[in-house]
Amino acid sequence: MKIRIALAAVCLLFSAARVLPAQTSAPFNTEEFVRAHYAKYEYRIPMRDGVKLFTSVYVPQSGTFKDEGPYPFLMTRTPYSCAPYGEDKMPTRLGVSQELLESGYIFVCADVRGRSGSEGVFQEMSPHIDDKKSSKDVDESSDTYDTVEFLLKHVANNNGKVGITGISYPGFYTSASIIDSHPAIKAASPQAPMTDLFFGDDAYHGGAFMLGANYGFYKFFFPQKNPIDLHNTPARPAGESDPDTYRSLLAAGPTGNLDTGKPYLDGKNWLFHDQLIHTTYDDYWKKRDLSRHMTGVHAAVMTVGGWFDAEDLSGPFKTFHAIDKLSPGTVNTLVVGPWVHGGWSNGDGDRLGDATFNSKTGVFFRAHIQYPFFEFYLKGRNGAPLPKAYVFETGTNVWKQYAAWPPQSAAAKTLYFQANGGLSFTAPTAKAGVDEYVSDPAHPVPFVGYTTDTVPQRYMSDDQRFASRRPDVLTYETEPLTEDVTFSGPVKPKLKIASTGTDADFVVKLIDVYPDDYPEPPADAAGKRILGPPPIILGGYQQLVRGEPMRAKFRDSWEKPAPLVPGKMVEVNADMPDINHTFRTGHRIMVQVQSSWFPLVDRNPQTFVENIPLAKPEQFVKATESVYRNAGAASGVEVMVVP
Ligand code: PG9
Repeated sequence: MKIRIALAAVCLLFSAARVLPAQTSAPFNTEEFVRAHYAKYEYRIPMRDGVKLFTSVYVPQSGTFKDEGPYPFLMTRTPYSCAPYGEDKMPTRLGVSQELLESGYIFVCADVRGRSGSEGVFQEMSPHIDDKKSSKDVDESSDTYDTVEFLLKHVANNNGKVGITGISYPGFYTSASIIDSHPAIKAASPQAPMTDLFFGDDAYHGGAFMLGANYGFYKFFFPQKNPIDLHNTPARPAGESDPDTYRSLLAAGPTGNLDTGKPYLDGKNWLFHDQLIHTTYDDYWKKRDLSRHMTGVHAAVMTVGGWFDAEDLSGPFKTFHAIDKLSPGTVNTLVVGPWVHGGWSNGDGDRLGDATFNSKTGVFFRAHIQYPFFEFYLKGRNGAPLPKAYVFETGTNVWKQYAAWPPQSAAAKTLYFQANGGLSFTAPTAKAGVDEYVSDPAHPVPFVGYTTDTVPQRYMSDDQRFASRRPDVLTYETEPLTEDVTFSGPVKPKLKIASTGTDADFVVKLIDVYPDDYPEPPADAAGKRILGPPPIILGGYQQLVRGEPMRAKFRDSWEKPAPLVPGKMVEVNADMPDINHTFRTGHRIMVQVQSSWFPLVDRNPQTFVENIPLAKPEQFVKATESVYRNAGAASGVEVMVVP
């Protein structure tokens, strides 16, 4: 390793003398451009406990950029590999955007502990150690500190400043890295950061397991014997491919079969096992909740999220609020756009499925929010301080800037369920009023209205007409609105329910119903509809704005679930992630209530079982669910209304 460093230093020192690469006219973010403008070096960096972490470093080639540096570092730490490996192998895409690639940064990719080229043992969302007592007490914060120390000393022509960013798991590593951050880390952008897997990020929502996304993910994210042979990386295990996951995951029966069953993970993936088997908010999850550790953050932070992020929708808000609370002195900004998971990092961002946003929101973010942020804090130019909250408002399709999030002007109001499927801000006055449906785990309500082999990210704004026609879905809607109504902030279902079962799920969906005469989208030049598939009619479209499950067994405690008493009415309240949506004049506000959402969410057997993955097939029983909507027992959804 010493030789490697010496050689690298020599290379770097003499790079200026190197014959300048031919100026290429290759478009950015291509291997040709990267090769012509960057030199690559690979290191195995020793951490304080002796474990060596693999790190790739891409240094701007002298003479190929507007300025000759010195350059800041822009780092990503990932469990998903820093391929391609080999100093002669260049990626086809480098850095987080074309603007930053063109500006010139020292891009760094680090394999985190226990993954790919790095030594050590991988832990899911490695728990942060607040009070480190020896060099053996290591976590992502200490690994980043040691990596930064090494890079500052061994990579020539750096300006002593470090930025760190990443999406999803790399977003978690970004947040984890800035706790008690190294003083050289001046800018951080945790993007869709996994923050608390049990509360609204990838694993559990409302106490229900996010089956489709997790099984689809862990089919390909396996424990590794590392460091792996970087030049013969193991083929991704061939998960069974099935064109219809509704059918295949229903046929699999209780979810424990996916964990231990032969045609499935066959007991070989303890990462999936840990997610599945910790079904209450136990120490496994608590010690991985990063939001409680966000102290000592000195970097300027821009946390990014997407209103339609199907994986880590809650993480950005938890991280943003935690930094405000635990590291109040640092710059802390929230940016949320109409994006799916990571959707801001490429593509136009002008639509999702059939929902359109009338502008290229992704292009705008990369050029006018993300680029100035890093240029300002790492190069001292271009940017101006960002607002506290820079959020896209769907419905009106405009960017909004606020001095706080949620906006201080937002006030809580409840949309109450009424007789005959009505919905209004007026509390019900009738003495009686209840709606019922039969929930059958053998025929769960699908989460999309079409056959799919995955969890299509577009489900979060998909048409819900397929569901409102089902007898096991309750639908409540307002009259057509006479003026725009904007909700900004969390959405909180508050239900009075009873069940003939001893457990139940209540999935609540907030929906924007387009007027029947809503104009159809223009066809493209070839006369093809620009929306869909499936081809849909926008008149009467029921666009999902926010939906979440709530598992009744957790109604009083996330640590100690309790059965329902058949027929006894109880409150089931939930906390759905924030929205920033305007229901336009002429639209209707709709709320749907159902007791399954498959295979997005695992099925509730509707019999109280301590560990639902281990439920027996015979414990999956039909149940009649009752939702009360009367003066003594009103149900509805609390929203934050912006005047
Ligand atoms: N957030 C994604 C994920 C991580 C862990 C489990 C399941 C999903 C991701 O990193 O893309």
